[in-house]
Amino acid sequence: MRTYGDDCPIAVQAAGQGALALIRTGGRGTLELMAGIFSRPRALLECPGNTVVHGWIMDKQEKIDEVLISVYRAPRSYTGEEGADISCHGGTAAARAILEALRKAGFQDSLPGEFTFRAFMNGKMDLTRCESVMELVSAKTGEALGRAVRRLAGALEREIKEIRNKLLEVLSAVELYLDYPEDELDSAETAGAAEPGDFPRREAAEEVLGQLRSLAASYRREHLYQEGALAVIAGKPNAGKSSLFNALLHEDRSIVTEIPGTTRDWIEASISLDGIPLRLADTAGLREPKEDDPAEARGIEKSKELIGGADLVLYVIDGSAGIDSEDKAFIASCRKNQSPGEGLLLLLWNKADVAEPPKSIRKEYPDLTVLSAAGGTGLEELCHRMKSLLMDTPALEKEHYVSAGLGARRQKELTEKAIRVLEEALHPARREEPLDLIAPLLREAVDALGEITGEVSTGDILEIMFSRFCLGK
Ligand SMILES: Nc1nc2c(ncn2[C@@H]2O[C@H](COP(=O)(O)OP(=O)(O)OP(=O)(O)O)[C@@H](O)[C@H]2O)c(=O)[nH]1
Ligand SMILES: [Mg+2]
Repeated sequence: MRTYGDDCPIAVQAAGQGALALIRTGGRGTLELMAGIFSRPRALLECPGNTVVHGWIMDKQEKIDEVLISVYRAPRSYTGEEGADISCHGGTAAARAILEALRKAGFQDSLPGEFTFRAFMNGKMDLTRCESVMELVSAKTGEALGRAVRRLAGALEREIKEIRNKLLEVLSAVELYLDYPEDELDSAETAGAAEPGDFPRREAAEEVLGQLRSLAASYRREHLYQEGALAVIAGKPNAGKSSLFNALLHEDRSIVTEIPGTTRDWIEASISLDGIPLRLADTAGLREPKEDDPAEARGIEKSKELIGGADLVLYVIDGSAGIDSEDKAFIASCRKNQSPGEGLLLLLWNKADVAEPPKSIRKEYPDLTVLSAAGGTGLEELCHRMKSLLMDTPALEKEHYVSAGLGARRQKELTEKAIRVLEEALHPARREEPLDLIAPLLREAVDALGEITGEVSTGDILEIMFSRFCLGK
């Protein structure tokens, strides 16, 4: 089986549904091999890079498909190698026949992410940009796309490199201090070593630690924009859950009637909450199911399951009936089990057009969101609150000096590693320790940051990372 790391000619269908399909090829000898199955071999071999050649892909004398070939010459291509993109007719038959012809000519099937892997190996992109390519391909909203594009343009790479350089300066000051006794250095070089045993440029290291902490915190927000969240609408029968579901969706998707127990099977739909992909679930009303109604019982079981896995629980109270003991019991149990950041509860007083919450209730539940699903009031406020809860704002937003944010778990884990070792190096208990115990910790933090961009070699981690990419990238 082939593995990453060679430069043999490879090919893959990169797009295909619709009028046109795209087959991407690249690697050493690509154009030479392709000329062997192309109706105008000389035109292909002699054209300059970044041009398009028209002709036919041939199987000996037989025409397979009429195509346009975009030609790239090294190093001016995505991967830095010679390459060619074949635009052929869409659907599956033409692309499949061309791929077969390419295989016969000597092309290998590309591995997932192999083009981007080669781009990295040839110094075209750092690892944060490579990862942003995948984020971009799987972005579900315009906002998620915009964030990935910023990283593709190198915003995160620059940020990490800046932080790493700052830490490298600290490390070299420490090493200098180790190599030469203090009296051999002039005062500018040792500036910052406040007391014996402390290391020079401690302040700069502390600043780096602060920057890394907010960088690590940014992952939660970026992940939210990429993966989205699940909001489950729950409550007693007839509270207006389906009405709220429809109102948030701006369409009549779920059946609404005045009969309690209307929704039995749960329904899911997706909306964009200011760019956050939000999956909304309408569920069967929570009550003791009738004994002779297994369908309702199963529906209620499913409601509970969904609530258990939700990022947000929108608990709807029927304002016309008020809060009863069952509502109170649910709210109390939800709050008791709530661990920070998980299954956050939002209390909604619905049917405010008929009944406003009494003062005593407002006092007991100061975070109540008052709305009318049928009348369409209070929904904006609800969306605002959902977003705030999910983003954990305003604390997170305020702390953020970072523009790019971390887009991948790998980046977050390495940032956390750098934080851990830096915290250890800066720990007050270590003040008395000799600097040669602290220097290796600083080196470890510098290397972890280097691994994020790929400056520090990461060996087979690269293969694991790229194998998660999609084919054709
Ligand atoms: N006045 C008023 N009536 C509402 C409002 N929201 C829902 N209703 C009514 O309340 C009744 C129940 O609404 P649904 O949305 O079906 O309630 P549900 O919680 O989904 O009920 P189940 O599916 O039975 O659990 C319907 O008659 C709705 O028209 C509201 O904001 N104001
Ligand atoms: Mg319903």
